[in-house]
Amino acid sequence: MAYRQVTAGRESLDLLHRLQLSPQSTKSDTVLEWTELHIDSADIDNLPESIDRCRNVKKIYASRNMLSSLPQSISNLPHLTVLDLSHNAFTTFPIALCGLTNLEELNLSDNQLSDIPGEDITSLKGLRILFLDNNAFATFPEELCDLTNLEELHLSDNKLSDIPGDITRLKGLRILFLDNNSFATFPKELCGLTNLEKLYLFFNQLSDIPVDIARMEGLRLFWLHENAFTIFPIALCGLTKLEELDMVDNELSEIPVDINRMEGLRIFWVHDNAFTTFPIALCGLIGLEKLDLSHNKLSDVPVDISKMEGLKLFWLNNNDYTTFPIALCGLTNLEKLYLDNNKLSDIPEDITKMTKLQILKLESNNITHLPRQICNMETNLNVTDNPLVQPPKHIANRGLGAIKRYFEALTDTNAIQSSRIQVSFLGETEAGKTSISRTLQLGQSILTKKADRTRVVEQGTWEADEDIAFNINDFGGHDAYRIGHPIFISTSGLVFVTFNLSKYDAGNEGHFKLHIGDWIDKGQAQMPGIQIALIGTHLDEVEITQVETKCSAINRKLEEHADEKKRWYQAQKETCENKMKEIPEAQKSLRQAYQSKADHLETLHGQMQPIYEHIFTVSSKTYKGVPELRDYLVTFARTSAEFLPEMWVEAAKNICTKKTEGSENTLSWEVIEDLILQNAPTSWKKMSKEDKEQTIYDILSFLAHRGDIIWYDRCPSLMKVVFHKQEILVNVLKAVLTHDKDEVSQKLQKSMKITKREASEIEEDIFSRGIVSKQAMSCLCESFKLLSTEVDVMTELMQKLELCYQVQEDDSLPSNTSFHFPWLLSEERQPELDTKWPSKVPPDTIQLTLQVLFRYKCPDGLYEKFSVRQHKHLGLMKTMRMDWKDGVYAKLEQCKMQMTRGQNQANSNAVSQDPDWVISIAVRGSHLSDLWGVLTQGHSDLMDIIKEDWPGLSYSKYLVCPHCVSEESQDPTLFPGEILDLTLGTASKPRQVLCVNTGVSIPADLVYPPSWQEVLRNEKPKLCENITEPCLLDMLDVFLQEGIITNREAETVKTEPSTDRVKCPKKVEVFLDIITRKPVKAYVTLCRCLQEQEQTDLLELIQ
Ligand SMILES: Nc1nc2c(ncn2[C@@H]2O[C@H](COP(=O)(O)OP(=O)(O)OP(=O)(O)O)[C@@H](O)[C@H]2O)c(=O)[nH]1
Ligand SMILES: [Mg+2]
Repeated sequence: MAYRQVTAGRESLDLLHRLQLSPQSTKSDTVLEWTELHIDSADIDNLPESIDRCRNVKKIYASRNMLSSLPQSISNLPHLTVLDLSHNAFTTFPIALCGLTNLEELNLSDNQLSDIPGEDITSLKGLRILFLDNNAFATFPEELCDLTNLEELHLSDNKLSDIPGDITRLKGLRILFLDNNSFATFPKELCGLTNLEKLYLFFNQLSDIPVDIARMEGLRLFWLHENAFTIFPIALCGLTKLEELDMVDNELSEIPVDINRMEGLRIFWVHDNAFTTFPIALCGLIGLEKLDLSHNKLSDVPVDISKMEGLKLFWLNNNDYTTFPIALCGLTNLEKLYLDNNKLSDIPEDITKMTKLQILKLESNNITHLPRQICNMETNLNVTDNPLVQPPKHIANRGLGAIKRYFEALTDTNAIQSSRIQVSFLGETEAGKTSISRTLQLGQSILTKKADRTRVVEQGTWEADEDIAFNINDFGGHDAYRIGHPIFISTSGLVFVTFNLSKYDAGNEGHFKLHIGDWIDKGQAQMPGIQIALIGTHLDEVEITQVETKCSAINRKLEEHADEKKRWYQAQKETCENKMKEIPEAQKSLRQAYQSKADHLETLHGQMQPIYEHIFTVSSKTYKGVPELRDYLVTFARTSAEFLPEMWVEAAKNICTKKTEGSENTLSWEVIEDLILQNAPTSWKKMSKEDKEQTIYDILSFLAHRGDIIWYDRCPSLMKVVFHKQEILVNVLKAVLTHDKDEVSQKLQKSMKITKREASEIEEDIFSRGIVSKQAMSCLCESFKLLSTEVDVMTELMQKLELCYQVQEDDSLPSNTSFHFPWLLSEERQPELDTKWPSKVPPDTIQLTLQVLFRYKCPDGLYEKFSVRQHKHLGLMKTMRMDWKDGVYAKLEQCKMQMTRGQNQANSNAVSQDPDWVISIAVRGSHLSDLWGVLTQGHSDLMDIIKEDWPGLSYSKYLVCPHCVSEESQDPTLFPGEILDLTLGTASKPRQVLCVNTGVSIPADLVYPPSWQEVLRNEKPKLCENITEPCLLDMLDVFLQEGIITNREAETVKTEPSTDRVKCPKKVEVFLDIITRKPVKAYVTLCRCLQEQEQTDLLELIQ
């Protein structure tokens, strides 16, 4: 008879308790049916005595409770084979277990055991797998040596430093985990374990291996990362059958020739060591398939490398290569090559010899040209972050397909060296931006009128000669328009910070910051690599002698400004370093978090482009200084000229003529196709529909890149529309985003579409709730005569730009859609919220808080965009949401959230006088896993937005100690927010962390999000429901290939039943159970698989 599985959950406890009270109850039949009990996280400190009534139970999962002993009756469960008691409160080994002679798998990890009782344990004859990770063993419990049937023993995260000789009695032991212990020398007793297959000894302090290791003939996998090796232990060469060796994060700089004795070696991880020259001895490993030498200081590859015929995957990223090591081209069987993050400047034609190459990673190098031969390759190529001119960057970033089309187009038509640069004028209102930008364009002096203020942005072009032109963006200086900057500024252009030189007062402390400093910060935050230069206007109104004085004063200030920034970074870094010193050695993950914070600060500081050294001084009245400015622009453009197919340039011109000639507000796909194919070579007309479409995308992306049009290629609904007249878009933004009540009111009152009463309702909606209905939108834009389809496209675009999100005001009226614009809100926090979210955390409630601090200014629009993005999650969960000017309150199913923006009261910034700004996300509730879910989601949204729109922004982030929050401490302990960036579970999570400011130890779960294992366990139901059988089978293959699971484990998964042809929840469940017992690599691989299968929803769920 087939094995029938009946699972009982937490509710089983009630029934068992009732049985305990009335033993004769007929309910006892039900319990007999159960084969599995799942009572994890059930808040219990003991198991009911009546548990032995579940006679047929085979597996009990009772992790994450507060158990410290077991009822004696448990020994009467004859069929029990699996028992999970991890994450409980056992301080002594539960003797009651010893009667379970059929028990095969016992999990006691994450308890506080320090020894194992003698004799009794011998009765656990069937035990094959034992987990004792993260307990308090200081010596190896010798009693374990009696468990002679043991196959797998987990003792990670203890304090072991030696092993008894008796261990050799464990003849069947195949897998042994001893990582994260205190071994300073290799325990030679292990050498007697001749059948051991996998040995994990990473995170110890080993520096040598004894020769005796060669006796371990069964050993296939050996992990030694993060130890203290400075010399490759020659003894390892005796492991001739070893297949995988991990020596990552040691201090190796050489490899002995003897390594060629390791004929079985297939995988060798040696990244993050101290190699400065390529270890030639490795070339003797002809059977090696995967070699990871990334994160060293290599700059060469020996010719002998071609001997490594078996090599398939090769990591050389993050080294010091300056030229492409030609010898690599001899590796004709190579499938994946990682050379990113080096300083490569060239790619040889011979690269095509690597015919099997599937993945070639070359991002973040110094490559300017790609060889045309690259078109003959069929590989997944990544060349982003290189200073490419041929093909131009923006083409290359689109992948090998686009690169091929570019080179083909160059064969079909001439190559034209052309340069069209986007120039953006930023600065305070009335600085003289419009005047100088018009003067530049016309080549003669022009002054605006006093009342001629720019709203949002004015765009123009200046064609210096046939091949050099500039797209000019002149931004309105007023606060309200700053939200437009990310929409219009292209990162490859030039930014001029413009100020009125005659009004500039070197003696006034605030002047520099207001007119120059803040604008530089803004530019560098949004476009860290962009070239910024200064222009002082009104030269005609300044005495000649004053010009020099003022400019040198500004130059001094510029230096101070850069210095101050540097000091800010340094102060932050020092704080990190000091904190690191304070942290006990054992809390590796906390140190790691501080380390990544320090690294991040370093990167941010390093990527800042210096300000152009010369300050341009000009007069738009007399034209003085303008010729010099023009010369600079032309030279700048010449040096960044690109090689483009003539045909593209022609097509681009056709589209640009529509800016002045056509009457359309936007261009539809048919029109674009016509314009582009007008003067195309005949060969293009014969292209397939898809090829034609791709070519059009290439041209549009190139136009969008240089600021000629606005086009969103990553949004399917907008892809087929081109905003060629940007002023239309600007006008709509102006009309909708204005804070000017009178203006809005006038427009509404004038509208023919609505009554006076409706007009005042709409006005109320806009200014008190930030809500703009579709109807309101069309009233506000009435004067632009947009078609209704165009209004739709515009609203689509505003959503895409995350200026607003859609809300259904009234379910019964689907036509009445509205949009919420946080940017428009002007009211303070609603007093009624004081009861929903009182300032003191209510009893029995936990508050998790993340604070992100910005140097004395919160970037314009950052908070608003974040608020919009939150809707993606909150909207789905049908939550109650209340917004005000600087915050959002939301009631979710399991918890409450409050997100705010404000100045930081407790400003500890000693460098600058101005208080820092802070965006904070706080979540309250009683279930930690829910709270972490919401908080980490908010964190990753905010970080994504910063990465997308403000990649150079300086910020620091903290997790506020929940204990201090509940105690209302004035000076709460702050933990580094980078804890949230650690790969879930790579770092060992301590049980407790010290709240430094109050001196209390608090549970680590309050400061660390759940580990990946916990996440997988929590999300198991959804994963089981959504991972399909074909996907699962693919994954099994990958996990097998990478050696993470064994054949037997894969078979166990496959033998589970499937529901139908697609669904197989049982299989997935067993698979997840298996991988949660594996090292973190299992999690990384799972994420990668889900990504490759494009299961983004599931990926989000577990990240
Ligand atoms: N004498 C003199 N006046 C100038 C010069 N440049 C600008 N102005 C005047 O200064 C005022 C402001 O100039 P705009 O060019 O409109 O300033 P803006 O920076 O575009 O201002 P916003 O659009 O509000 O951001 C106008 O009255 C101009 O006539 C200059 O070089 N010399
Ligand atoms: Mg202006």
